[in-house]
Amino acid sequence: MTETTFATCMLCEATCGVKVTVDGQKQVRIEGDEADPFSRGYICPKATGLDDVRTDPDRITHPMRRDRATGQWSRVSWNEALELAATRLAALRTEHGPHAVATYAGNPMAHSYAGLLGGVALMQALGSYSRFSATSVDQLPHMLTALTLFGHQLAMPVPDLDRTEYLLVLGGNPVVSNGSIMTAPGMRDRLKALRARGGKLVVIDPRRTETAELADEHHFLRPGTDALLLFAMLHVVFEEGLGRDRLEQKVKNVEALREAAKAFSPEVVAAQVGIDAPVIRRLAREFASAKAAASYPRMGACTQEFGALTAFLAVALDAVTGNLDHPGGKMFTTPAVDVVGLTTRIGMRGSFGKFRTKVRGLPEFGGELPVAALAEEIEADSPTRIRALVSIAGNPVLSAPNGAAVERALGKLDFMVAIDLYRNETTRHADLILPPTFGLERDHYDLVLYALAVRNTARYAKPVFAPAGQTRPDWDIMTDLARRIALKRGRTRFVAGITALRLLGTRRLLDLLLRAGPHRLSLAALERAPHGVDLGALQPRLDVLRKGRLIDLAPKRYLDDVPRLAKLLGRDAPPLTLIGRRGLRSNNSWLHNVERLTKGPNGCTLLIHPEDAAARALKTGDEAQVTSRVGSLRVEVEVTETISRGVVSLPHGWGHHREGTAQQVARARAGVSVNDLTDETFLDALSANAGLNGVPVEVERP
Ligand SMILES: Nc1nc2c(c(=O)[nH]1)N[C@H]1C(S)=C(S)[C@@H](COP(=O)(O)OP(=O)(O)OC[C@H]3O[C@@H](n4cnc5c(=O)[nH]c(N)nc54)[C@H](O)[C@@H]3O)O[C@H]1N2
Ligand SMILES: Nc1nc2c(c(=O)[nH]1)N[C@H]1C(S)=C(S)[C@@H](COP(=O)(O)OP(=O)(O)OC[C@H]3O[C@@H](n4cnc5c(=O)[nH]c(N)nc54)[C@H](O)[C@@H]3O)O[C@H]1N2
Ligand code: SF4
Ligand SMILES: [Mo]
Repeated sequence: MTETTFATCMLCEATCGVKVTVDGQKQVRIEGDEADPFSRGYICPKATGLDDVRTDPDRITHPMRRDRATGQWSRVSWNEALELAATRLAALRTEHGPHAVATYAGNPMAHSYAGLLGGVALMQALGSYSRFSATSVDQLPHMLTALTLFGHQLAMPVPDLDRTEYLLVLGGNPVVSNGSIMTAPGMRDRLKALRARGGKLVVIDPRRTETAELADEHHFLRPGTDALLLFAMLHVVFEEGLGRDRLEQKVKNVEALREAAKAFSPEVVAAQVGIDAPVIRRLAREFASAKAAASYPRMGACTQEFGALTAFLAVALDAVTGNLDHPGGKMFTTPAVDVVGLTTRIGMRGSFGKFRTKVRGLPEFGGELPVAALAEEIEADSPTRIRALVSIAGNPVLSAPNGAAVERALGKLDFMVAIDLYRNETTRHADLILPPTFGLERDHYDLVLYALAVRNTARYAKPVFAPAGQTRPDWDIMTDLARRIALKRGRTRFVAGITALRLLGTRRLLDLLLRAGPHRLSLAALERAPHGVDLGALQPRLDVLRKGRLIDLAPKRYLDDVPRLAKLLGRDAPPLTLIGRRGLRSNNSWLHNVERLTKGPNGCTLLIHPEDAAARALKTGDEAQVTSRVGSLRVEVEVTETISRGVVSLPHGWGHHREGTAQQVARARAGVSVNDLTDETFLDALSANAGLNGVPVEVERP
């Protein structure tokens, strides 16, 4: 008998609808769901990974405990595992203070509504300032900009992709990454549609990416100089009076922004940026005169030295050209679960700099600390240093800057718990691994990504498969752990609250959130529409978001950072800088154990320009030694003109050679970890986001 179910792929941000068919032999077929109004049948090659990970023989399906003396792993019961975790965490907390117990939440948490809700409960039970997540190796500058300009860290505007006439992509490669902070399945078709309707796609990137290949124009730029480019574009807009005053009643301090832009004419910045002044002038004029235009600065533009300024200046450019909150420009969503509105009501709009890390004094953001400081906060010479870690769906050994230092530090913890599918480079340091259900084994609603989508849309999917082995939902693991910790801390009211929440369950919670939302949906309504519902194009939202408060286009914290940017003008570029990239068949560090997705040509090569290669007597296939301030590694070279001179590129998420992991396929094609080269002290000084792009390196023949 063949059975067909519809679900949502939650591997990346695109939220593609999938059709899952299981035949009589229990063979599973995963295809795109043609009836999904948003993804219209599109899926990428990773979607098959949904089932490959589920059935991966290396996947952990029972709670596991590591014997510290022998290093051996053995199965333990859930009760034993959770009791041990709660006892140790509560005890370390009592002995060394609340901040001695840290948490790290990785990227997949953003793709699980139940996991997110469970995570909130667990963090409340722990009550620690030592919270880390993948945010500070990712979108932190955008969240800081949203908090500063729009009063909420999640109020991030997204390009109105299907209606724009001009998309300026800075440091994103959506054709491969499938879009980020711009949820839009089927990116290639949507970008082609933009050009087919007469619109223009411009890509600014030190590499001629797959997205650049589709574009009308691509310009190489020197890594880390996007803020100079955007300032120069603003300069032209002001100088030539190209602004459009559609927001006149809603913004303030435009004059101060104009003043700040004065020092950054195209002629002044051109040499440092690497784009000719007349080209910058033309780009500014085109952007300003397009019927509708949107800037799209992503990973390469925000995980770099001037990430926050870049994120801010991009919104400023949208705003002064009349494209903010305007159809075809950058807009805000009206999602079925109003994450911004709901969290505002409970006082969780976000925060910045309320407390700082112990060692370097780096600022808190949204109640968490930058992961670039994780290693030193564990190794700190302080009685209140971090002694324990709960790692949830993350792999900071491969994803955080100077991962080798993180790895070393994890070895010094008194206790570590990991909630994860695999024993990987990070979780192998844990005392306990608690295995969650995965993907199609749980229900799904995209709490975060529908709030960042290019259309208002909603889709709910029921679980397709039974949980593997003894796995339990992330929500269940985290709330159970939270309850036990609270019990040990004698917090009876919290225990009562969490017990009630667990009884209510995630489905009921989601139903309540949907009912409270602007579309007044319900779980039942979504269950009647298994392919999802289209809730229409993005609508102007600023009035709702700002409620009369003006948007400051020259916020002090950003203007204070301008002198640092100005100093970049006089700086000599290092001979080579390192940037990152993503491969279509990988997802950060964790799809490398899927055979189907890793076979084929080596995905972990160092891209280098022919002239830079020749100067070092390197050719394609050779090994090169790459060295930065923090580390050195050997990697296969790929000589290509698609990368700018003076720049080399390595993908992240590789480096699976480390001892003690249990991922056979990944180990066979280990690659190297770019984050053994990235530098935890190379930051965006304003936001403390990691500078993963633009890292000075040396490359030589070994
Ligand atoms: N140099 C460099 N470094 C980077 C980047 C870069 O571009 N360059 N990108 C950065 C970015 S954008 C990100 S988001 C981070 C990602 O960094 P992390 O989030 O730290 O790492 P991931 O590789 O995504 O690891 C996810 C882990 O979650 C587990 N997992 C998967 N699904 C589930 C689930 O449902 N529940 C649980 N409990 N576990 C699950 C996987 O097995 C894996 O171990 O990396 C960052 N690091
Ligand atoms: N296949 C696949 N898809 C993914 C992921 C994955 O690992 N694999 N990860 C997911 C995650 S967690 C995220 S956050 C998104 C990220 O999605 P994107 O933001 O699209 O990420 P990247 O593909 O890393 O693109 C970053 C680009 O920035 C360029 N760049 C580097 N430095 C600079 C600079 O200084 N200035 C400019 N202008 N450009 C620069 C790089 O050359 C690269 O092309 O992708 C998601 N989707
Ligand atoms: S684009 Fe993303 S959501 Fe869509 S099938 Fe691929 S991995 Fe899944
Ligand atoms: Mo990310």
